[in-house]
Amino acid sequence: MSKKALITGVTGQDGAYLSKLLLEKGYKVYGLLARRSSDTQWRLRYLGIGNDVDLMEGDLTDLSSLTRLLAAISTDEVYNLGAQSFVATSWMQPILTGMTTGIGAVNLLEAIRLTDPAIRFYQASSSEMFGKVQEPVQSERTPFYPRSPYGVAKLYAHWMTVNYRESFKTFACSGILFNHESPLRGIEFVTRKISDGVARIKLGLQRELRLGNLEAKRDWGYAADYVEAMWMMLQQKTADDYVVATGRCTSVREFCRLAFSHVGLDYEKYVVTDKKFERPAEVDVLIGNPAKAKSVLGWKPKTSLEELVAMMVDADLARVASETQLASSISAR
Ligand code: NDP
Ligand code: GDR
Repeated sequence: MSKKALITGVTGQDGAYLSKLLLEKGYKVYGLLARRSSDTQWRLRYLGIGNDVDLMEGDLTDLSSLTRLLAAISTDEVYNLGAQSFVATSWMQPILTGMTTGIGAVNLLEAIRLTDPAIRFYQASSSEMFGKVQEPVQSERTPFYPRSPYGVAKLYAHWMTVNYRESFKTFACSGILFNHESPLRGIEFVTRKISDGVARIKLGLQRELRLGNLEAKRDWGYAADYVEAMWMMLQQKTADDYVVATGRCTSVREFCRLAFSHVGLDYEKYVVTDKKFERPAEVDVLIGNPAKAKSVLGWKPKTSLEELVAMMVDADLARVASETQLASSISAR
């Protein structure tokens, strides 16, 4: 019998890549679909799996919908990827962020406890929990110091995951993932904003790219590599927490240089800094130590930063070019 998994956040970047991975492994995949007024399933279609995931309506803030759903599908694994995940928005909507990103995880843990305590649970924790870093390189043992309502909400969900594991023996894992990107990254995040900007500038559709703090440094990996670590965590004998990262740290400025130079342009001629994109409190630098994920799970990143940048810029060049062609063919009619 094939295994079953429920993914919350199935319409997001990681939800799409994880769905693809689990389908390839023969899983029956269910996705929690939050009600929206317009279509959110473009990423699943992009990966060619638009009809393969069984989408079930519900919301992380609505315990009744989660309980009913889990009772209906009798799943083996639950991956909680759903969240208000944009750090900048979390200062504008701290309560919504707390309800979705923090309490949402507990709603799901409760739904598991009430319906089938044998379900294995993955929580999408974040390097943002390290925030104002207490050690130069962060591991599972590094103390946390979140710097945004998002980071605080994720820390609450992380400790509740640990708490359910220790109190109720729930098989609950927390993956502390550092930034991971792809052509499916939301346009509001800096890497995709840059790759999209590079494509528009190269195609003559935009003159400049306005960004905030260019000196922020992140440990950037490829999302499709990272979802493998999520799955590996739930296949172990015991539940545990793992840092997933590359161990390489790069500034936003250097990411710009790589992305512009991929199309033969000098970033300094196009990038303009704009205070509007600065944050009330910044996380200056993050570097993860993935040694535990390597030794226990056998996981390691497969894609270099240079490969990731090239993949994202090429995908945006193709996307922007086809949108422009479509627009001009419509206006010519
Ligand atoms: P995205 O922002 O791309 O996806 C977020 C998903 O959450 C979307 O499917 C969204 O649905 C869904 N969602 C939002 N609110 C609700 C709600 N109330 N009920 C149900 N679903 C909801 O995030 P990523 O794919 O990049 O990240 C996946 C998870 O991993 C997130 O929890 C994120 O915080 C965390 N994380 C991400 C990292 C990264 O670098 N990408 C690093 C570390 C952690 P809709 O499309 O309808 O809005
Ligand atoms: P982050 O990602 O906050 O690390 O959270 P983001 O790409 O938004 O920012 C990274 C860094 O770039 C700086 N920056 C800008 N950021 C954005 N979005 N737009 C800009 O114009 C800009 N200019 C500079 C930011 O200040 C920041 O320092 C992501 C999310 O996926 C979280 O959900 C996840 O938990 C963490 O990664 C790990």
